[in-house]
Amino acid sequence: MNARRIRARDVFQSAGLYCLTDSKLSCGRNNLTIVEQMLSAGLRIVQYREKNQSQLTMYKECLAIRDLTRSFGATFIVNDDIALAMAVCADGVHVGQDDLPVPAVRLLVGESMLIGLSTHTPEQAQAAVRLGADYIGVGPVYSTLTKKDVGNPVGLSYVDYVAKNIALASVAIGGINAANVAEVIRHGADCAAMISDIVSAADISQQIQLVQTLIKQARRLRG
Ligand code: TZP
Ligand code: MG
Repeated sequence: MNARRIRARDVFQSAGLYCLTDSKLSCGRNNLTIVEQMLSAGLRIVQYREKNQSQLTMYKECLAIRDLTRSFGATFIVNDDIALAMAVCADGVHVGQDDLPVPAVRLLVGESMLIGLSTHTPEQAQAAVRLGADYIGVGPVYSTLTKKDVGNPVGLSYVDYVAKNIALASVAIGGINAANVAEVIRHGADCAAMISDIVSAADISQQIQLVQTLIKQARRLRG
């Protein structure tokens, strides 16, 4: 395994929880307020995921989030937008199956940026290894209202498959909340990604701390 993949595995395994922004679900609070509360509560990885905003707005938000994540020593990943990830010196960029292929992304971003790839099937997970992804999204595990164009839930059997067969860091995503995060971790996901359960929470700090406790307990049970 190359050094970047080892770094990705360390980052995702030690974090356990990965939170994504979504201003539409944030109950009127802006992304910066949300991210600051997440980081203050101990979150170690943040993804900027924002739809339908101008490039300038996204750039300004990402610059501020870059400063915040750096001051907390946290990892910052930008969804979809490779130019934006590069312009703000993000630690990583996350792409989907219909975006630029991973080797093309690698040519653009250089050698040190982490590349995450969303996967939904064993074939896509195997391809992610061949193509050079540093970590994979695994999902949607459960049904979700947050992403409209997402396919049917892949269920825990795909989480199991990835844990047993794919050496890359795995991030389970889709419909994960405080009630089901433990089973996702018990099924072998390195990390759980969450949007609505965190950004829509009345008390973001309390919700993060609750979920982090549940993840730690589930890991202890998994052994
Ligand atoms: N990719 C697969 S499902 C999903 C994304 C971005 C949305 C996850 O949001 P939530 O609110 O945690 O279900
Ligand atoms: Mg995408």
